[in-house]
Amino acid sequence: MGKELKEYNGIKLSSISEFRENSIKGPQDVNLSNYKLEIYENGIFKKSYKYEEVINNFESVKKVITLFCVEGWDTTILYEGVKLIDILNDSKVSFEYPIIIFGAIDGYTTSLETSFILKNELLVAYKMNGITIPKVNGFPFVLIGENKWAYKWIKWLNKIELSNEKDYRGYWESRGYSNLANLNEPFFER
Ligand SMILES: Nc1nc2c(c(=O)[nH]1)N[C@H]1C(S)=C(S)[C@@H](COP(=O)(O)O)O[C@H]1N2
Ligand SMILES: [Mo]
Repeated sequence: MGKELKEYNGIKLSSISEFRENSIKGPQDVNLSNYKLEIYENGIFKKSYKYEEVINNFESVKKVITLFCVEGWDTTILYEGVKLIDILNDSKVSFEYPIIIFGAIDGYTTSLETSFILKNELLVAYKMNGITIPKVNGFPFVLIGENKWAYKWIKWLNKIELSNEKDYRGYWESRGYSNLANLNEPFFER
């Protein structure tokens, strides 16, 4: 498994165990032999990737990013992963769809605007602080919702769907949290 990094390029990292486990159904146990990351366009299946295909077929990128949870805590972690945009380009989806909906093994969902994804280099991460993402932190993949409140990050990611549903609201968004979820704005909607 290797050793967890404590520092990267002079930046002090949080420990990956320094978070509050608050997932809607607790940590998920994902078996890689039947795991697939599936890509859809408005309900129509486009392509799926096995764990190794994601890791081996795309360029890997490292970034130190801070997660801010609405509960008031944060963690700064070195993430390593592939670019979401590379997966989307490879699966030949159309960026005419305004919304991208993300799904996970635990039934959690969230969404982002396609325009945001085209302007920001979001990662589908498979390592945290130099080690494979542990089960509790979202193994095998976490979508890193950089610049968004942590409920826009998605652990145990297994589905990405391009959609026309402009009013779509994910798990926390349908419970009153802002659908834009920008870090510099309030997370509750009036
Ligand atoms: N699949 C899934 N992803 C999820 C959640 C969840 O319940 N299920 N909770 C979100 C919330 S509210 C937070 S604060 C972060 C926590 O991420 P961490 O456990 O890696 O710190 O995961 C986000 N992604
Ligand atoms: Mo959160």
